[in-house]
Amino acid sequence: MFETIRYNVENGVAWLYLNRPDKLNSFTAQMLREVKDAVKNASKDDEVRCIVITGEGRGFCAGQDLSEIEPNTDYGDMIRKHYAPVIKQIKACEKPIVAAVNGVAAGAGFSLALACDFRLLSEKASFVNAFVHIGLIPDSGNIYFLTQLVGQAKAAELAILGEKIPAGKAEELGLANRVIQAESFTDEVNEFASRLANMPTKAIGLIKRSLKAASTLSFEDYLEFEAQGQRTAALTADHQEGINAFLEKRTPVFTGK
Ligand code: T3D
Repeated sequence: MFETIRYNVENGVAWLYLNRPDKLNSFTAQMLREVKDAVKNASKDDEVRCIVITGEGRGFCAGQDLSEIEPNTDYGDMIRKHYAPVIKQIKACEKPIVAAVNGVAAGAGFSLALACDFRLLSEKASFVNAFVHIGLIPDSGNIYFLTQLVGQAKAAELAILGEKIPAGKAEELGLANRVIQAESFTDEVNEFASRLANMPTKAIGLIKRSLKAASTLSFEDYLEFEAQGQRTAALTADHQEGINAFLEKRTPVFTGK
């Protein structure tokens, strides 16, 4: 079904592999379409309770494939038509999305990782805000996410200087949730994804909505938003299971319902 990515669902986790390793998984229009479609499928698939995006080979994603840009391309249109829809699809997804950053993530590949809920980095991974080195501005939500994650001053430095950020530095800055040794990267990503896939999926979706609302609503409006969210969460089977398990002194078995 897909040519530039590999997609499979296993034990509640949708695995999306960016699959152009010879070009460090850099984006073509087809690949952007496929990533968007895969995230959309996973969002709608009841079997899926966590999504992992990772790269085949030694890179995560090197941003736009620079050898594929047609002369006279309107970059504004390219962003509207190909990049923004992927980022919007990721941000609209109510299931947890993990970027398993196995190697370098540059340009829009860095932005893709920033759009996800979690960033697990191999010790071999790095981020490069490469745009400025080719006379462009960071796109695909990059500066929007960076200012939220590291604040204005650091975001300015990362966007303007475009220096390589090794995994350890990314963790210090709050851009990585954790850095994992290369040998155990696959196992630890598996374990993390499986943990998320066994959590109360609907509550996670409502938490994601609340995180978005917290940065846009007034405090008063947020409290009302939160009340409605909590009402919805309380009606789920997983909430009942959580209470039962607590009272019965056992580990809850959440089903995502
Ligand atoms: O409308 C629009 O298009 C605007 C949208 C823009 C979105 C963007 O993402 S703009 C930013 C585009 N990305 C870049 O500028 C990054 C370019 N790549 C690099 O700076 C470096 O490759 C890396 C820092 C990512 C990795 O460096 P390194 O030394 O580990 O690897 P390398 O040797 O440079 O690359 C390995 C191969 O991948 C190489 O091919 P070869 O020589 O082995 O045949 C290289 O050409 C290829 N490659 C890497 N990045 C890209 C790429 N090929 C096409 N496009 C790339 N972006």
